[in-house]
Amino acid sequence: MPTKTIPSGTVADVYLQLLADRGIEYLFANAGTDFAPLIEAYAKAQAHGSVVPKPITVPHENVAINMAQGYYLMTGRPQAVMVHVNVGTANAMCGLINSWRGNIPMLFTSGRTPYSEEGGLPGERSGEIHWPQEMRDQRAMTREFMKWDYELPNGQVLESALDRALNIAMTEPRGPVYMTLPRETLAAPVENFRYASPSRHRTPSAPYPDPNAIDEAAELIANAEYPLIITSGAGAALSDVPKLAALAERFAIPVVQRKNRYMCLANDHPMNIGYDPDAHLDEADVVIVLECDVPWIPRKKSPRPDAKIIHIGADPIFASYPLRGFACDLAILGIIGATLPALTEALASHEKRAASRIDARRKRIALTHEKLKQRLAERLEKARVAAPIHPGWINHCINQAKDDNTIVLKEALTPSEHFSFSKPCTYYSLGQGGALGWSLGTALGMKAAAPGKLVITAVGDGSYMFGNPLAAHYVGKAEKWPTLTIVYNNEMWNAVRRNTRDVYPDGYAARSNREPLTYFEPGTHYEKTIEALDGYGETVKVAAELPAALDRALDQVAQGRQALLNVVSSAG
Ligand SMILES: Cc1ncc(C[n+]2csc(CCOP(=O)(O)OP(=O)(O)O)c2C)c(N)n1
Ligand SMILES: [Mg+2]
Repeated sequence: MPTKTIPSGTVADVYLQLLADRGIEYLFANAGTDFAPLIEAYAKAQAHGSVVPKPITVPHENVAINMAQGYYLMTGRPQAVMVHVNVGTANAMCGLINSWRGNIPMLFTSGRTPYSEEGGLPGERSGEIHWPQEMRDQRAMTREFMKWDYELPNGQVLESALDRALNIAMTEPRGPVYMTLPRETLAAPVENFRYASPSRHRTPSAPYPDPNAIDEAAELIANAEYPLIITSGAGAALSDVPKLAALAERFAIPVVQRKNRYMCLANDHPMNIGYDPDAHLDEADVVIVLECDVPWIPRKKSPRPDAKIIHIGADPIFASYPLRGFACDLAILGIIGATLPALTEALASHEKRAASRIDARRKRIALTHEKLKQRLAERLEKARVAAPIHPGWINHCINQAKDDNTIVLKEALTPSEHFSFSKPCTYYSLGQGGALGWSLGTALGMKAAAPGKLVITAVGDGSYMFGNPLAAHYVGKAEKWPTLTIVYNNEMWNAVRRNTRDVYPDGYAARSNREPLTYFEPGTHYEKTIEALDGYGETVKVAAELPAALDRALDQVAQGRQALLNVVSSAG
């Protein structure tokens, strides 16, 4: 077994070197008194030229979590985050809730206030804050959002603990893990620290589908008149998209992206029929729920009672959701990268028998696809001249300005119509746990991983403020990771207003036409936030002026300067 030995140092020294050995490239950190041994270890590593993860100073914890998320989504490699004891952990919770629901693996760590009051242990309590910051169970705060949690008791178990943390994070379904690092543990001396390199703890292989379940699904789909795929999570992996495209194309199965988190299927794919499954649920006799937690809203529209429902995914019943009662005639557990090709192969044996149905469906869906395009074109003509600026027009202008490789992060809570994507991993609409404020940090993590790519964040004014903009733009400047942010400034939390109208369509709030607690006073100059960090900012109020403003902003980004457009717009 190949090993490496670190002759002497502290647990913090060997921890950092071990992280690097295990492929962790970044430590996104927000420091406190618990960090002293790590800060010392970093300075020592710099002095000695040891290989350690790059430390990034991130002035808000949620931004750090989201940076780790963005980096993982670009590379498939989990990164480390470290925050300050209980308080830093509390600030990171929003981001963690999304990572948990979004199956984003990361090594989330925090200090644990020193546990010893006296006795001379290195790292023992040295300040007033070390008493009030201690909790009875710091890890309990996060336990609902973590796949695993552990407090590192000493350096002896460091290798197993770290490998276990990373193995569990990366085992499907993936997710974050939490380790607390007491100051005494980090400061403890070690001698001749020997560890296996490469690791002897391989991550378990991903779940592959049961061939019997695949045959059963193929039979149902082959016999269907109108099978329908509803997905939100296909496309997390680059190779999922061509697999879905091939299956849909060959057997003429229409695909609806419902609140899609990723680019699941190219917009111009002949089987792409938009974002609204409800319009097809009266017809669909087989519904394939592909990596989708909420395929429909029962209060609004459900599939036909006689429709067969198939759920497919790495965790097709979303076991951690307390209540989820969508009908399920067949559930196939397996990563879709394996399930989609298996299903394509199984369906091939039914192809001849189903040929006339497939042909008829292909013609029908071609019409549906065309109608959708026409409707969009009509809507665009209206949006083009709307005042204030229509959010669909902002989408369109971004769409015109970007190229096929541009990454768009959408945290604007308006429909994504008029955007169009042709390549996998170019669109993200995350926040799977419902926590707003994810996009600014995620954009930075993506830019760190793919510096050559243009990253555009399309974000609502409310979500922009949730994203800790000053902290995010600080990192953008400090690390020279320029991105373009477009604020859809409708001067309100429209989603909250819309939801109130949904529950009380004729209520006092709806009739007031200015629902309490949902409006912002007009006149916030979001462009000035980025100016505080030497970025380029502009306000845009006229639809026709947006394309040129985008050009100017993109030109600045191309020159290495982060930019923001504050687009004063309507609710749409
Ligand atoms: C951290 C967090 N706080 C509050 C909410 C509740 N919430 C859901 S949508 C929304 C409004 C978002 O506003 P904005 O980004 O401006 O988009 P708009 O609805 O105006 O299109 C709010 C406050 C949330 N999801 N997450
Ligand atoms: Mg808004």
